[in-house]
Amino acid sequence: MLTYYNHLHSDHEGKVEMFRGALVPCFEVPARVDRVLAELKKRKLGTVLPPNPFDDSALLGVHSQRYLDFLRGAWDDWVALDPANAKRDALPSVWPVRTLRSDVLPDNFAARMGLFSMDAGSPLTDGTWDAARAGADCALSAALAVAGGKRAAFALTRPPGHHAGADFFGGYCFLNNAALAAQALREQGLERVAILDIDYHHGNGTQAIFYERADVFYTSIHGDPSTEFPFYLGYADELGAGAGLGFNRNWPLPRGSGFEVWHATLQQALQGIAEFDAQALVVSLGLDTFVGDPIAGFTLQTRDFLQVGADLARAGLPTVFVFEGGYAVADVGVNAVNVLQGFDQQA
Ligand code: OKP
Ligand code: ZN
Repeated sequence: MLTYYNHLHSDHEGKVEMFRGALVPCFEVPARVDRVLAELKKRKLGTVLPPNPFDDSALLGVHSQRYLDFLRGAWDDWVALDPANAKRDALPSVWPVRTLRSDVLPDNFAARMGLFSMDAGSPLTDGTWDAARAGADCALSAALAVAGGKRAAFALTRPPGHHAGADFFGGYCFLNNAALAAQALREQGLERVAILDIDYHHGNGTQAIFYERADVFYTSIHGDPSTEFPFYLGYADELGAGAGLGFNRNWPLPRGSGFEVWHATLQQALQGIAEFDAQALVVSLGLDTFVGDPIAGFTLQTRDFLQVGADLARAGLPTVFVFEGGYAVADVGVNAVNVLQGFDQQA
């Protein structure tokens, strides 16, 4: 498995996130990716490369210019508010919900943080832009490798991406790596690209980015948003809109679901991808479906991830894997590499 490793991932290291009224230590930690890298090397599962650099213009197919401008300058703006902020993560505290305007661009930094975010659980730090930006390069590099004829490639990066929308961060995500990979595959001439999101959480950002498009089919298996983050998207009746009607398919499952039902659902999601006649596949590879995950509620076992990889390979498509969630740090390396090895053995 050709892997593009984000060598800057640990520049993004949040201290705390808001949870039930308290600031608690972050779940989304650098050790997650360190574990995956160590396991890849241990099993000698192919080459590990740094990403190729891409211009910022490569991000504009997915993200808005004003969001990118905000994100690039956010840390400096935060510290400019108060030099003491340099020791504190930046978190939003106010949002433009219904009846408030999101077309304005306030000078006030807290107001801009809220305008460009969806939750208070995603700390923005000194190195967030550099880490997320290099992660985007990993996703784009993996997409170009696959467009150029590789059977598969893996973007090993954090922070994750699938909750990030065209113009907002949240759910630990800042730049939408899977969306960037799908858009790059389109721009390389592949006419129909499918995104399969198997993270425990619905990829609201990815869905929204492609919701009105017929050229990118988004399908996701995830914890029922009625009880699970991101709560406000990911329901079964979201089928796409306009030209994109019929090109979005959600598979919410109740918290507590196990591999039997999850695996049967995977076959249905893969059938949708086959019916769409996809020419390439992007997998949002979250490992937080694992039974031991501290912030999720499915019960997949470590061995199940080998089976998942084999099933994905049987779809027979050029495939870009993008690392997303998975917070059981001691297990996330083995679980992620099980998917990749299961894929390689079947491919
Ligand atoms: C990101 B990804 C736990 C609160 C959970 C957001 C979860 C984001 C998951 N204290 N907050 O999809 O794995
Ligand atoms: Zn997740």
